[in-house]
Amino acid sequence: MTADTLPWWKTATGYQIYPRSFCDSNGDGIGDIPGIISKLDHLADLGIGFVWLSPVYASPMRDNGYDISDYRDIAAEFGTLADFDQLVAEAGKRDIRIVMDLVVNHCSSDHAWFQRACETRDCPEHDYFYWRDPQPSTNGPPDDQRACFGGPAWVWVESVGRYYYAHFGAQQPDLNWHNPALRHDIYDMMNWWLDKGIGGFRMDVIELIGKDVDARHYYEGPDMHRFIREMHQKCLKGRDVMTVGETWAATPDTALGYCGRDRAELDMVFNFNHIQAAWDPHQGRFGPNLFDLVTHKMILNDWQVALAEDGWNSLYLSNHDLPRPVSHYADDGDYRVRSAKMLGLVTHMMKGTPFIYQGEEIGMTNVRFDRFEQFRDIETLGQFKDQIAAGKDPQAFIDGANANGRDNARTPMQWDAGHAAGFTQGTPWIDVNPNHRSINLDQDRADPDGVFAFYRNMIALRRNAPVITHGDFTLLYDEHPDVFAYIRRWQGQELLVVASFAATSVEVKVPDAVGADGWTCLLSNLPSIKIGADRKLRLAPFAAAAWGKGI
Ligand code: TEU
Ligand code: CA
Repeated sequence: MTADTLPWWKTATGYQIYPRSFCDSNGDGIGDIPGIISKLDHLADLGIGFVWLSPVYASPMRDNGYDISDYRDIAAEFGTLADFDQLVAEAGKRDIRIVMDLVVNHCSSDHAWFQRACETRDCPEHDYFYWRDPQPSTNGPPDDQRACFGGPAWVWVESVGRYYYAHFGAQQPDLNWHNPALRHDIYDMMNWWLDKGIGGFRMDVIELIGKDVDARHYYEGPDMHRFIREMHQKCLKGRDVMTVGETWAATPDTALGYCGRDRAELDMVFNFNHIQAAWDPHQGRFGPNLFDLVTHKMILNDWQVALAEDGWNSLYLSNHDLPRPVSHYADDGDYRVRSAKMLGLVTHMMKGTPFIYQGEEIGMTNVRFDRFEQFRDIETLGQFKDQIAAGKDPQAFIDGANANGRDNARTPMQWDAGHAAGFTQGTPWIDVNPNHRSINLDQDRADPDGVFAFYRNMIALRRNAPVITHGDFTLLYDEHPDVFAYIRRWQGQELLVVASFAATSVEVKVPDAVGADGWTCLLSNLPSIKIGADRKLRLAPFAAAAWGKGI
């Protein structure tokens, strides 16, 4: 396949915007769509091809927009439908597509469907949700399933004398995908947005839509593929758009079921195996960080292998639910800038479509909240209650939330060293990281060796070196505890990427076939990384480089 016949999303780099925390245009302390429009030149300059926009729909914002009260309107604090249309148009002028977040596993309890469903059992909307009668033996809920954000997953509604199912939070009731009328309404809504010329959808927890609540089979449930296929048929087929599913349960064994060429379902899924491998199986994200590079490499390699010929990978280290990569995987102190470049390079040079999360392009770090009142995230607040009630030490929980909680990604984008990091003229809805005085876009961009300049070069390299898009993938040094390295090959082009995750110097021997005649260093985070005549490569802390041949 040549570059011309490839879909645009296989050659583009994506950029995720969390609207609430990106840029506030009117001083109310909340980021908004006009704010995003004002920063489109920054994104164009970086070289990105599409934006994944976290939800901007009408919402009471209990989960910052992942709780939608009207799928066909924009949240008042984010702007208007006219602002949205302007965003699509202005982005289009810069060759940037807008990919919307599709949150249809659940809606908000403020949605008119749910309001009506709670009034009476005898209305069509009642059947838009999963209702169960009290258990005859106990007169209580059907089972003891807990919600992700704390509390029970089955919630009682007195007016109809039934429980409804809410996987995430009580105010995020799950939509009953088994009802054809609900599916019809969702597809209509999707087509309405697609007709506006958006670039596609990132699909929130799409793996949950085929669940069997009675069997307690939630992830990758019995009807999931049937529904995704129907959605493809009714909305996506024949349109030049990109879809990526959020799938926490997908593995290299199930991934092709979503994105295989003949499946007619999705283009890509987000793999979370490498994310969850660093979580304690019992304590989850608020437990200790168990990051281990050998496991990390093995998982990513398995995904590269599984989707080598068919399907397509997404590549990322951060999003709005995850900690900042420099803090989590490398060093956010003295080696912050070098670490940020190393992590970017080793992630983006694999086969797939890379996603950057806002702030990653300047190496933003985790924040430290000392007071519990500083946390905003519904998961952190809900799990605190649940876990403290279950006997967890509050300080241990707060340490866990600082290390791996979702608010790390949600502190405002750091544009400059001024008031509130240039994010707002007013008081931000969540505290700005105090390190914005030294870590901000203004300062980083002024430095030719800054993270931004590196990311821009890295994105440009993708455009000029087809081996990055097409090449096969061979992992090197599988068992090395500190070095992540691989070779990519395509039609005579070769690419070698070597990255050190160690805070001390390490040495590896490069294979004979690479690094000698005809090879040049394409990009590195240190000027002095050289392959010696003895084939030895001495890597300073967090060093990383890409060498190419025939590029
Ligand atoms: O995330 C799903 C999800 O499972 C994570 O939020 C959560 O961190 C996980 O339960 C592990 O602790 C998606 C969105 O990305 C997230 O922001 C939403 O809050 C969630 O769905 C509900 O819509
Ligand atoms: Ca605002």
